[in-house]
Amino acid sequence: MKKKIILNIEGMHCPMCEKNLSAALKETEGVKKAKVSLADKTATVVYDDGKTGEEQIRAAVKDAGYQVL
Ligand SMILES: [Cu+2]
Repeated sequence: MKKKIILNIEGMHCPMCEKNLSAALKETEGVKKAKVSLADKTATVVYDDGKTGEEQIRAAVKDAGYQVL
């Protein structure tokens, strides 16, 4: 099933961070959509919960070098 989460992200400082994280999330298996906002410090992710979960998405954020609050 399709699910949507909004994560609060710490560690983004410029538009490149926004792009990097957005790209990293989109490459994550099971992620359908990812919208990252530097201004709001959030990542809105739509994913297929049959393929991935919140834990994997949080891990993808960490692997990209940012923190999830
Ligand atoms: Cu940056």
